[in-house]
Amino acid sequence: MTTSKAALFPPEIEAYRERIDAQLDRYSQFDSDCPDHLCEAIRYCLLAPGKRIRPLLVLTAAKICGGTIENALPAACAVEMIHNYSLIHDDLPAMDDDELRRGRPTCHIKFDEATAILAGDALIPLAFEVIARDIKPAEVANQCVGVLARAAGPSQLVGGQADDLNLQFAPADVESLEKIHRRKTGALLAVSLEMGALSAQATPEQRVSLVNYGKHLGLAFQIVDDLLDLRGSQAKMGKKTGKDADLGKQTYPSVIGEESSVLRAQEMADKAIDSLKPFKDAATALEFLARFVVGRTH
Ligand code: GRG
Repeated sequence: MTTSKAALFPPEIEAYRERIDAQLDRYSQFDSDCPDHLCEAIRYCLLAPGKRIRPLLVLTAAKICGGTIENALPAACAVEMIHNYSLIHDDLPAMDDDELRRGRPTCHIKFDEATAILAGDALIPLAFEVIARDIKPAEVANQCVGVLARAAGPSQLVGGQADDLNLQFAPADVESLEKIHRRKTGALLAVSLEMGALSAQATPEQRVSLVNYGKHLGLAFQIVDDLLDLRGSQAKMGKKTGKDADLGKQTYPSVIGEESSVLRAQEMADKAIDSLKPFKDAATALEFLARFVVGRTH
């Protein structure tokens, strides 16, 4: 993120971003048994300038539930690792076949296809290793492992991606689109909030509010992603835009129209913010993140 954009963020969020980046750096320094080129590929992707939305959600959720950043940080890094693996694999020729990600050549272009597959593979167990080892107490680590594994698994992230690949050229309605995106995009966002709550040993009411916020935010996020693919610039997005339309892919704007998509994204962000009522004024950073997701330009 550039300095001018960073200046728009509340200072606490900027401080979280710095801690996340520093911890990701530490977590991706491997022993001599990890081949140099694999280490280089993992770090090239994991430390690339992403928005860090998911780890920011973990830390912000933990904070408003009275937890510590220290205990939430492993979960924050873990979800960013899973997210990164999914981006690396999504960019492969067998999937979305993209050459640009976060403004730089994708992993398989910079290195090679086998290295990209392995870099993505390596990030999955690493995510679970850091949670299992670094979140305290062990019971909370265990809960985080369980919810993250489910969110990244066959009925959520991977299942949503599989359905998305199959649905691509079939006629779609808004319900099928939402079913895909609730899993492909929404699951990792919702589990970020849930792990933040778990790491803070939040009350069940707090946890439910945060998961609801995450679910609505996930839909808003995807609608905006579709709109940005349609009208965003490659320079700002750091990836090729206009791909969905070129491929005749079903997206929110193609199914419900551009104007309705804008309204629906806004409606979802409002619902997300509504879910935060039990936190009263303590949730302003999450409100900010919901508005950022809808207003983002990359
Ligand atoms: C390969 C199992 C598997 C899943 C891939 C991540 C994904 C599923 C597909 C990527 C395609 C895509 C554009 C999905 C829409 C939402 C999304 C995940 C966008 C990228 O997330 P950002 O904007 O990225 O948070 P940064 O780079 O900022 O982290």
